[in-house]
Amino acid sequence: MVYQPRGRLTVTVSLTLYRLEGCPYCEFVVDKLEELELEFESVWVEGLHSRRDEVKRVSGQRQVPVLVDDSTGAAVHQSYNVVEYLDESYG
Ligand SMILES: N[C@@H](CCC(=O)N[C@@H](CS)C(=O)NCC(=O)O)C(=O)O
Repeated sequence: MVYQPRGRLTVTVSLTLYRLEGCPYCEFVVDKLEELELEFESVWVEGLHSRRDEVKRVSGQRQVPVLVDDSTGAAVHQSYNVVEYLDESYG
């Protein structure tokens, strides 16, 4: 998406959220993305750890939520860290 931080430069933001159905930590992050009106792509992961190889590849661990920000190269896990990252980057 195109993001305009308070009328300054136009920045292209590409956000991907790895998430699990019914995961409250993931919903916490989704609430923040919606509050900041950021578009994002969802990648739905499986409940089983052993089926989360892509999460491990991008973030080095298997818990979700994980947010990948292609515009900065960041891959952030732990919901509070993700929300803090979004606030600091786009709030
Ligand atoms: N403290 C983590 C908790 C995340 C968490 O427990 N996620 C669950 C899904 S709701 C998960 O991936 N569980 C697998 C595990 O704990 O290894 C956060 O705030 O993001």
